[in-house]
Amino acid sequence: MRPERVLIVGGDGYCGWATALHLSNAGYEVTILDNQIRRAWDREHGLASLVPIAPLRRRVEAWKRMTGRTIAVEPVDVTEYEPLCRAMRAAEPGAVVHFGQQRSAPFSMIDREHAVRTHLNNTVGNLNLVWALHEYAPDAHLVKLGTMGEYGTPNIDVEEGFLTVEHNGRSDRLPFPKQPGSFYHLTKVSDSDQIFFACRTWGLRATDLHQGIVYGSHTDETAGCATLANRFDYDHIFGTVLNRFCVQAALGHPLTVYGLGGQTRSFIDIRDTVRCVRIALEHPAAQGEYRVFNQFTETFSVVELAERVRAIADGLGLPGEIAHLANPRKEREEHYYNCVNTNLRALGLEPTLLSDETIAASIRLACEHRERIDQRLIPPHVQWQSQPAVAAATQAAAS
Ligand code: NAD
Ligand code: USQ
Repeated sequence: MRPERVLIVGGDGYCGWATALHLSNAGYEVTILDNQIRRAWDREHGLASLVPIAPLRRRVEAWKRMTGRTIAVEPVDVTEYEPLCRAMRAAEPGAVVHFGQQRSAPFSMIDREHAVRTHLNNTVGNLNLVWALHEYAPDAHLVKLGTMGEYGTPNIDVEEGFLTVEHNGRSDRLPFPKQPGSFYHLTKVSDSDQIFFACRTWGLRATDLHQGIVYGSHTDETAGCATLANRFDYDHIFGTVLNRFCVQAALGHPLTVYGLGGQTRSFIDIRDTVRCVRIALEHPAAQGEYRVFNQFTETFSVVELAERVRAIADGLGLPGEIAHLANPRKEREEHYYNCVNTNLRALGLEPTLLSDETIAASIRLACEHRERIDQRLIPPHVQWQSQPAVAAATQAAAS
């Protein structure tokens, strides 16, 4: 079964734009719902994508010119219920893919206000979406972007969403315990609970994609046209670790490993992100089913990645070094990490493993846009354990 009409919430973002093009190319009727708040957050914090990104209208016009395919755009903020419902009623989607959230852990840890903004945007948006589906598209399949970070780094294998627990002679299949590492990650845990509840209570159908850290830039559809180019974040707030290391290597800046660097995380190439979403759409959850797919292809420790990037940069004539910075986050720096990711493979995902060429391509991309790199955005500025205002004020008064 394959839904023809798909709403993509957050379709102007990194994963969403690549997915919108991929699905449109595959013949889906795509409507993007995005209030472009991410572009506003970038301006507010003085950030900019390494690769210049065209305004959303120009992006979809270029796509139409190149392929003849239309991607509709609705400037909807999913935290506002009425506009969301209007869009839902107008589109009558067979599926909704939800990328439209504040997705940076450091952003959510800047201060109380950013934590609250993240919470309101993500939690209210998700709740509205679940209600809009219930009221206006109860048969539509919700494909929600969650995160591997919901699980944290437990000292046992991480299963796909559920764990069979034996307790006092009884057994049950229960949601896997969650230990998120930031206020952002906490919102994803809450989303998962909301969606699971809606499936049990109303019979909603949903796939929660617990995605690992995404890397890379081009997908088949974005390559070769500057107006279709995707964003590539390298800053200390939205930049993810591998993309950041590649930009740092291009600059000759020491690679910023936080702490020991034994933190191990799950990773996925942006080209596989779009394929995974399509696989989920083409094999929908049953009515009333809530399922979790761990959406990653490989795991690496941070220092392992830094060493790899350094070696490849060296081969490109960009010698550099690795710096171990005091960790701005509160996280385990050495730990057990073994996660299951069989569901998507069983449905046909052929993983694109991290190749030297992919790393080299990102380094070359950074060299190409070197004049756009703002060195002030490389060091981490957000501390997980910042001093509460009262304590800081007391300390300042005492000194
Ligand atoms: P992004 O910031 O590039 O894109 C998010 C998009 O959502 C932006 O265009 C933004 O304007 C839009 N948006 C945010 N709030 C909205 C709202 N209230 N209403 C409408 N639109 C809204 O983020 P991304 O990297 O593309 O991530 C997409 C999703 O995938 C997020 O939910 C994120 O948690 C998840 N994810 C991302 C990664 C990663 O490494 N990038 C990894 C795992 C999971
Ligand atoms: N790190 C460094 N140096 C850096 C940047 C990061 O050592 O310069 C370390 C961090 O301390 C952390 C790891 O790299 O241990 C990953 O950090 P990250 O910023 O690349 O990723 P994270 O904050 O986990 O968030 C990103 C996305 C988020 C998504 C998540 C998937 O921004 O939307 O949910 O990856 S996961 O990590 O599986 O939770």
